[in-house]
Parts: sequence; C-alpha cells; structure tokens
Amino acid sequence: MKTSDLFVRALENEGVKYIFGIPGEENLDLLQSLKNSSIELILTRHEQAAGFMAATYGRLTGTPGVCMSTLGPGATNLVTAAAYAQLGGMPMIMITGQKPIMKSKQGLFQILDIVEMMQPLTKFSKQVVHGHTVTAIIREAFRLAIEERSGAIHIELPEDIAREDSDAIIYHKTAYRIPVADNDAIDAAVAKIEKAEHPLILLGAGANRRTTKAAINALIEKTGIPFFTTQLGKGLIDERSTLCLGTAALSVNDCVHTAIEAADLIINIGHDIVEKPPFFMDRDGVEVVAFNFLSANVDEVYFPQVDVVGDISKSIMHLSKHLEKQPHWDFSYILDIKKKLDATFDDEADDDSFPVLPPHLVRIVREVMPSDGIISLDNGLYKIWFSRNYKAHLFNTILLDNSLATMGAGLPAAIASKIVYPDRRVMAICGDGGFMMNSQELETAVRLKLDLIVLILNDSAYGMIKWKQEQMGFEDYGLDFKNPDFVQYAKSYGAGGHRIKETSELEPLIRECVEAPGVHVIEVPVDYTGTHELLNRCKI
Ligand SMILES: Cc1ncc(C[n+]2csc(CCOP(=O)(O)OP(=O)(O)O)c2C)c(N)n1
Ligand SMILES: [Mg+2]
Repeated sequence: MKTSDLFVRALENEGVKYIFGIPGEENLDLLQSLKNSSIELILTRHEQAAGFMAATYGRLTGTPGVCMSTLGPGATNLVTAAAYAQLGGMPMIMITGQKPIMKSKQGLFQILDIVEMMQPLTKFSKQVVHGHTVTAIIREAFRLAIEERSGAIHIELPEDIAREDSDAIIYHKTAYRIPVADNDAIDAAVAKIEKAEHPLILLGAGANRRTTKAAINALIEKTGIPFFTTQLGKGLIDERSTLCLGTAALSVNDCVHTAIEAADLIINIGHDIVEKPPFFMDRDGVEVVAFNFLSANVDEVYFPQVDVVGDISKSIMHLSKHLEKQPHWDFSYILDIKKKLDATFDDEADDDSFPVLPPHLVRIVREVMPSDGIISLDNGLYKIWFSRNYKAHLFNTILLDNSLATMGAGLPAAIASKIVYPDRRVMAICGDGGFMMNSQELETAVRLKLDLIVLILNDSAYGMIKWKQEQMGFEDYGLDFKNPDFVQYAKSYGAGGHRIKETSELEPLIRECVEAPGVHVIEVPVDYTGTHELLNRCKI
C-alpha cells in the first residue's frame, strides 16, 4: 500500500476524526489519502489556529487532536501552538511535510530542520525515513501524546516517503493505565491530614481530568474540607458549592489568599508548576500533601512534605476510604471569608455603568450561558476577572490558557469546542488585541456553519500590559491602538456584527445571539480603570 494511505489508515485506527490545517504541495499525497478516508479535513486560515484547534480537541476529549502543515513556513507557524499544547498538557499531534529526502533538486528552498526545531517544544519529534516504520511511529506518537503529562508530538512525512509502497502492519491500541500509589504514601497523607487543624484542598491542572471528578467529589463530601482551585483547575467540581473558596494566584493581594493563609495544610491535588504558585511555602509555614501522576517539582516556594505519586483518582479514592472527619478540624474562619467574598463579588457586579465593567460583564455571561455552555477565553486582563468571578458548573466549561498564556487562541479554541460539542453553546471571549491575532478564523467558523458567539472587549489597547505598566509605576506609553469597525468586519465574513452603546443592551443582545444560528460578533466597550483598586486591595 502507498505509505500515505497507510499513514491515514493508522490515524483512523487511532480514532482520528479531524485534521486541522493547511496543506502545501509537500502534503498532496497525504491529502489525497485523506480524501479517501473517514477523516474530515478542517481547513483553517492560519496554521497557528489549526494547532490551537487540535490542542483544544485533545484537551476536551483526552485523545490527541491532529493538525497538519507543509514544510518550512507552514511548520514554523505551528511553533506557538506546539508550545501551547506542550506547556498546557494537551495531547496534540502535528504532521508536517518535507521535500523529498532521497533525491532532491531543490537546494535548500523552504527547507529548515523542523524535526530539530520542534525538539524542545514536544515530547517526541521524528522524521519518517522509510515507509516500513510509519505505522510504528504513529502508534508511538499517540501513546506518548496521552501519557501523563500529555503534550505535543511532531511527525515529519517527506514527499517521497509518502509516495513509497509499504507493507507495514497497523499496531493495535493498548489501554493506558497509570500505576497506583504506594500504601505507605497514602497512610502518611492520612496521618498528616488528620493531624492538621485547618486543612484546605487545592485543585490544580492535573486534577482536571474527566476520570478524577467522582473521586474528588466523594472526598469533599465525606470530609467537608473546603477547596480552592488554580485557573486550570476550574470547573472540575461545581464552583457553586458552599465549600468552594474560588480561584487563586490571580493577583498578589486578592481576597482568596486571605483564606489560604489561614490554612495549616494544603491537600494539593494535581497542581502543575506551569501555573503561577497558588500559595507560597516557607520554612515554618503551611505544609503540603501533594497528589499527582508524577512526583512534585521542588523549588524555593514549593517543597511538599508528603508526595503521593500515582493515578490521581485511585489515590483519592484510597485516601477517602481511610481518612476520617476530625472533630478538631476548624473551617469557621475560612468559610466566613468565603461568605464575605461572595458578597463582595455580588456588590462589584451590581455596577452597571458604561463602558462595561468586568465584574458586571462576568455576571451577565454567567447568567446567559447554560451550565454546559463553554466559554473560551483569549489572554488579556478580563481573564483574571473571569477566573475570579465566573463560577463554572461543569468540567471544561471555562477554557483558558494559564500555562503558555498566549494571545490568539480564544477564537480557535471556541471553534474546536463547537466541533466537539455541536449541541452546546460556545462563546469566545477576546480582547481587541487577542481577537485580531487570529480573527481570520471567523471565515473558518462561518464556512463550517458553526453557531458561535464572539465577544470582543474593546479598550483600544493591550489593556493587561497597560495595567501592569501602571502597577509598576511607569508612565502610560506604547500600548494604545485603533481598531477596525468590528461590526463591518464581522459582516464582511458573513457573520452577524453587533455593538452595544449602553450596558442595558448587553444582556438581551447576548441572549438573542445565543439563540440565533450562525456566528455572531459582539463588540463590548470595557472600562478597566477600577481594576487595580478592586483586584489588589482586599478589604475583608
Ligand atoms: C502572543 C502574545 N503576545 C504578547 C503577550 C503579552 N500580553 C499578555 S496580555 C496582552 C494584552 C492583551 O490585550 P487585549 O487582547 O486587547 O486584552 P485586554 O487586556 O486589553 O483586555 C499582551 C500583549 C502574550 N501573552 N501573547
Ligand atoms: Mg484590549
């Protein structure tokens, strides 16, 4: 069989349904093989966006998302997406083309060493040099992509190899099972937690897996221990819970930290140091029992006393079985802060002045989105507000990137979410800066006939950096820009274009767009001037 046909058969065998990307002439054999397969090509307008979509597919489904590009410039365009998947722990496979490797008359035209370039950004980067090895390389790629920590993989398929005949066999998939933690480690964790007076649970990026939810819910229900999350831990457990304190590591003096400081032990489930530290350890301070798939990274502010390594859900099930609720546990101060925090968030959200203030915006989006609706955030100042004030009800319903924290992924991630969940409401929430970094994907969304809402928060600036500039005492300089007319811009793609002129228009307009078919872009003028006061001065 032709190697490109076998390549695609092997992808089908792995359960691949979509390939996101832009083919070049070096991929034309592969493209032909795809045409004759069950896999759908999702053609995008930039390879970076294709990579973000593939990574998001992996994040949502737990199976690798696949993207493709040509050699040279197509492959270099995948770099940011590779970093996004790799740091974010999202299983993703990139397939790039290459000129013939056995005989070539092209000199170095468009040729870069892409395999080498992808090395530091991936778990595995390999060129296929013979048709006989292609299926083993694909099996290896899929195995490594999902193994914890999941991440990015790169395969280069040169033109002449794609055209060769091969009689390689297709390897069957094997189930991925993670080893279970040692009993002694669980016993040590139980002893520490039972002895503590004010234990708190932290849910981090690694806890945020479909498989861990039931075990963690059961632990919280049995013990009544309050919990908080990192940005990437949001949504695993319903944040409306009376035991949920909110999200940490947003800004230095944010109120949630007041509650965290009252704890004497943190039960740290799945924190991954790709996120900012959600709390700091020092010599005589809070102690930590860590649960994760891998052993804890140690640094100056993080050195857990007990490290439980193994499948998180099994470890937590095991812990719940042995851990008994202790009469000396005291959460009164922590839960008192939680009540005050909720009241503060409510007060902040009441202010409906115009341009729209972030807490009010978050309230409206939360009220309008159904529990299983997905919001996909780009990177900007509003991300802090949504992390802090948006209560996620279900797993993976708030998609944000708190590892690479790149701009430009909000819209592509929303498109991928809608492809994975066609029956759920999906909204991209972008700054005017981040939106413009991949706004061309509006065409992809319209062409795919997706129902999607895109909120663009207009402050005519790179607001997040402006805020930091002000916080650091610098003068206002170099961060303002002018925007296109977003309403006309959206309409030119065949999408709906809307702009609100007063805050009272926002809720009815979003509701209308949520119900309407097609892509709808809503421009929302925002006012960030009060951000410093609200985020950095905890008055509780
Ligand atoms: C690709 C990329 N470039 C630069 C940055 C640094 N950065 C972080 S937030 C930000 C500004 C975002 O502006 P905008 O999208 O308009 O959102 P706003 O903060 O104004 O709401 C910048 C430049 C980044 N995170 N990613
Ligand atoms: Mg902006």
